Amino acid sequence: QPIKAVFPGSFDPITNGHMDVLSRACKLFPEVTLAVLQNQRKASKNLFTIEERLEMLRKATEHLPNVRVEAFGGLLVEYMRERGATVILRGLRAVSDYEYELQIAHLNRQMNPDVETVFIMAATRWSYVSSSMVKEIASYGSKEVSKMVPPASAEALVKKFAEQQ
Ligand code: COD
Repeated sequence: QPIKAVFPGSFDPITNGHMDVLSRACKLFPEVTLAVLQNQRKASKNLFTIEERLEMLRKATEHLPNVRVEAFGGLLVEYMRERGATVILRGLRAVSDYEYELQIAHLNRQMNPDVETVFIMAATRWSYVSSSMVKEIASYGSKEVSKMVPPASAEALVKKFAEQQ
Protein backbone atom coordinates (compact mmCIF):
# COMPACT_ATOMS: atom_id res chain seq x y z
CA GLN A 1 0.00 0.00 0.00
CA PRO A 2 1.33 3.48 -0.83
CA ILE A 3 2.48 5.37 2.27
CA LYS A 4 0.25 8.25 3.25
CA ALA A 5 2.08 11.09 4.97
CA VAL A 6 0.48 13.87 6.99
CA PHE A 7 2.12 17.27 7.59
CA PRO A 8 0.20 18.65 10.58
CA GLY A 9 0.38 22.21 11.83
CA SER A 10 -1.28 25.50 12.56
CA PHE A 11 -0.04 27.11 9.32
CA ASP A 12 -1.11 30.53 10.61
CA PRO A 13 0.08 31.46 7.96
CA ILE A 14 2.03 28.98 5.80
CA THR A 15 5.63 30.17 5.23
CA ASN A 16 8.39 29.38 2.74
CA GLY A 17 9.89 27.16 5.47
CA HIS A 18 6.76 24.99 5.53
CA MET A 19 6.63 25.05 1.71
CA ASP A 20 10.23 23.85 1.50
CA VAL A 21 9.60 20.91 3.85
CA LEU A 22 6.40 20.10 1.96
CA SER A 23 7.92 20.13 -1.53
CA ARG A 24 10.83 17.95 -0.38
CA ALA A 25 8.37 15.51 1.24
CA CYS A 26 6.45 15.30 -2.04
CA LYS A 27 9.50 13.63 -3.58
CA LEU A 28 9.56 11.01 -0.82
CA PHE A 29 5.87 10.12 -0.42
CA PRO A 30 3.16 9.50 -3.04
CA GLU A 31 0.55 11.40 -1.02
CA VAL A 32 1.06 14.22 1.47
CA THR A 33 -1.83 15.79 3.37
CA LEU A 34 -1.45 19.23 4.90
CA ALA A 35 -3.59 18.84 8.01
CA VAL A 36 -4.59 22.10 9.67
CA LEU A 37 -5.44 21.95 13.34
CA GLN A 38 -8.96 23.15 14.06
CA ASN A 39 -8.70 23.70 17.77
CA GLN A 40 -11.38 25.56 19.68
CA ARG A 41 -9.14 26.34 22.64
CA LYS A 42 -6.24 27.60 20.53
CA ALA A 43 -8.57 29.32 18.05
CA SER A 44 -8.34 32.72 19.73
CA LYS A 45 -4.55 32.73 19.25
CA ASN A 46 -4.82 32.30 15.49
CA LEU A 47 -4.82 35.29 13.15
CA PHE A 48 -6.63 33.41 10.37
CA THR A 49 -9.86 31.41 10.59
CA ILE A 50 -9.77 27.78 9.57
CA GLU A 51 -11.60 28.64 6.31
CA GLU A 52 -9.05 31.36 5.49
CA ARG A 53 -6.17 28.98 6.13
CA LEU A 54 -7.68 26.21 4.01
CA GLU A 55 -8.10 28.62 1.10
CA MET A 56 -4.55 29.97 1.54
CA LEU A 57 -3.06 26.45 1.68
CA ARG A 58 -5.00 25.28 -1.37
CA LYS A 59 -3.76 28.26 -3.40
CA ALA A 60 -0.18 27.84 -2.19
CA THR A 61 -0.07 24.14 -3.11
CA GLU A 62 -1.92 24.24 -6.46
CA HIS A 63 1.29 23.29 -8.28
CA LEU A 64 1.91 20.19 -6.15
CA PRO A 65 -0.27 17.38 -7.53
CA ASN A 66 0.23 14.91 -4.65
CA VAL A 67 -0.80 17.36 -1.91
CA ARG A 68 -4.20 17.39 -0.23
CA VAL A 69 -5.36 20.05 2.21
CA GLU A 70 -7.68 19.18 5.09
CA ALA A 71 -8.72 20.43 8.52
CA PHE A 72 -8.60 18.13 11.53
CA GLY A 73 -9.82 18.34 15.10
CA GLY A 74 -9.03 16.21 18.13
CA LEU A 75 -6.00 13.97 18.38
CA LEU A 76 -3.68 13.78 15.39
CA VAL A 77 -3.15 10.02 15.79
CA GLU A 78 -6.92 9.40 15.68
CA TYR A 79 -7.25 11.46 12.52
CA MET A 80 -4.39 9.45 10.99
CA ARG A 81 -5.99 6.14 11.93
CA GLU A 82 -9.20 7.22 10.17
CA ARG A 83 -7.28 8.19 7.02
CA GLY A 84 -4.98 5.14 7.02
CA ALA A 85 -1.94 7.44 7.23
CA THR A 86 1.25 6.23 8.92
CA VAL A 87 3.82 9.01 8.57
CA ILE A 88 3.81 12.33 10.45
CA LEU A 89 6.04 14.92 8.80
CA ARG A 90 7.67 17.62 10.86
CA GLY A 91 10.30 20.24 10.15
CA LEU A 92 13.27 20.88 12.45
CA ARG A 93 14.76 24.35 12.46
CA ALA A 94 17.10 24.46 15.44
CA VAL A 95 17.90 22.68 18.69
CA SER A 96 15.08 24.70 20.25
CA ASP A 97 12.51 22.75 18.16
CA TYR A 98 13.99 19.41 19.19
CA GLU A 99 12.72 18.91 22.76
CA TYR A 100 9.12 19.73 21.89
CA GLU A 101 9.23 17.59 18.74
CA LEU A 102 10.83 14.66 20.58
CA GLN A 103 8.11 14.72 23.22
CA ILE A 104 5.19 14.80 20.79
CA ALA A 105 6.79 12.16 18.53
CA HIS A 106 7.12 9.78 21.51
CA LEU A 107 3.61 10.50 22.77
CA ASN A 108 2.08 10.03 19.33
CA ARG A 109 3.87 6.71 18.81
CA GLN A 110 2.80 5.53 22.24
CA MET A 111 -0.82 6.29 21.37
CA ASN A 112 -0.55 4.77 17.90
CA PRO A 113 2.44 2.43 17.37
CA ASP A 114 1.74 2.29 13.61
CA VAL A 115 2.70 5.92 13.29
CA GLU A 116 6.27 7.07 12.59
CA THR A 117 7.41 10.71 12.70
CA VAL A 118 9.78 11.73 9.92
CA PHE A 119 11.80 14.94 10.34
CA ILE A 120 13.03 17.09 7.52
CA MET A 121 15.77 19.58 8.38
CA ALA A 122 14.82 23.13 7.51
CA ALA A 123 16.74 24.73 4.67
CA THR A 124 19.28 27.15 6.21
CA ARG A 125 17.68 29.88 4.09
CA TRP A 126 14.34 29.49 5.90
CA SER A 127 15.47 28.19 9.27
CA TYR A 128 14.86 31.55 10.99
CA VAL A 129 11.37 32.02 9.52
CA SER A 130 8.36 31.36 11.73
CA SER A 131 4.63 32.08 11.37
CA SER A 132 4.70 34.25 14.50
CA MET A 133 7.58 36.46 13.30
CA VAL A 134 5.97 36.79 9.88
CA LYS A 135 2.76 38.01 11.57
CA GLU A 136 4.74 40.46 13.68
CA ILE A 137 6.49 41.95 10.63
CA ALA A 138 3.27 42.07 8.57
CA SER A 139 1.43 43.82 11.41
CA TYR A 140 3.67 46.86 10.84
CA GLY A 141 2.56 46.96 7.22
CA SER A 142 5.97 45.84 5.92
CA LYS A 143 6.10 44.25 2.48
CA GLU A 144 9.27 42.36 3.47
CA VAL A 145 7.14 39.32 4.38
CA SER A 146 6.60 38.59 0.69
CA LYS A 147 10.18 37.23 0.70
CA MET A 148 9.32 34.78 3.50
CA VAL A 149 5.91 33.43 2.52
CA PRO A 150 4.19 32.20 -0.65
CA PRO A 151 2.07 34.80 -2.55
CA ALA A 152 -1.20 33.33 -1.17
CA SER A 153 -0.03 34.03 2.42
CA ALA A 154 1.29 37.50 1.57
CA GLU A 155 -2.07 38.47 0.03
CA ALA A 156 -3.98 37.09 3.00
CA LEU A 157 -1.73 38.99 5.44
CA VAL A 158 -2.17 42.30 3.61
CA LYS A 159 -5.95 41.78 3.54
CA LYS A 160 -6.14 40.80 7.21
CA PHE A 161 -4.13 43.76 8.50
CA ALA A 162 -5.99 46.19 6.21
CA GLU A 163 -9.29 44.94 7.74
CA GLN A 164 -7.88 45.47 11.23
CA GLN A 165 -6.91 49.12 10.59
N1 COD B 1 11.36 25.62 8.23
C1 COD B 1 11.09 24.29 8.37
N2 COD B 1 10.11 23.81 9.14
C2 COD B 1 9.34 24.69 9.78
C3 COD B 1 9.54 26.09 9.67
C4 COD B 1 10.63 26.54 8.85
N3 COD B 1 10.90 27.83 8.73
N4 COD B 1 8.61 26.72 10.44
C5 COD B 1 7.88 25.74 11.01
N5 COD B 1 8.31 24.54 10.63
C6 COD B 1 7.78 23.24 11.01
C7 COD B 1 7.55 23.13 12.52
O1 COD B 1 8.73 22.76 13.19
C8 COD B 1 6.53 22.04 12.55
O2 COD B 1 7.15 20.77 12.46
C9 COD B 1 5.70 22.27 11.30
O3 COD B 1 6.51 23.05 10.45
C10 COD B 1 4.35 22.97 11.55
O4 COD B 1 4.56 24.15 12.27
P1 COD B 1 3.35 25.00 12.90
O5 COD B 1 3.94 25.97 13.85
O6 COD B 1 2.47 25.54 11.83
O7 COD B 1 2.47 23.91 13.66
P2 COD B 1 2.43 23.48 15.19
O8 COD B 1 3.78 23.10 15.69
O9 COD B 1 1.66 24.51 15.93
O10 COD B 1 1.53 22.13 15.10
C11 COD B 1 1.19 21.43 16.23
C12 COD B 1 0.20 20.29 15.95
C13 COD B 1 -1.04 20.82 15.26
C14 COD B 1 0.84 19.27 15.06
C15 COD B 1 -0.14 19.68 17.33
O11 COD B 1 -0.58 20.69 18.21
C16 COD B 1 -1.21 18.58 17.26
O12 COD B 1 -0.99 17.53 16.70
N6 COD B 1 -2.39 18.86 17.85
C17 COD B 1 -3.54 17.97 17.86
C18 COD B 1 -3.70 17.30 19.22
C19 COD B 1 -2.66 16.23 19.37
O13 COD B 1 -2.72 15.17 18.77
N7 COD B 1 -1.60 16.57 20.13
C20 COD B 1 -0.39 15.79 20.22
C21 COD B 1 -0.46 14.79 21.32
S1 COD B 1 0.69 15.08 22.57
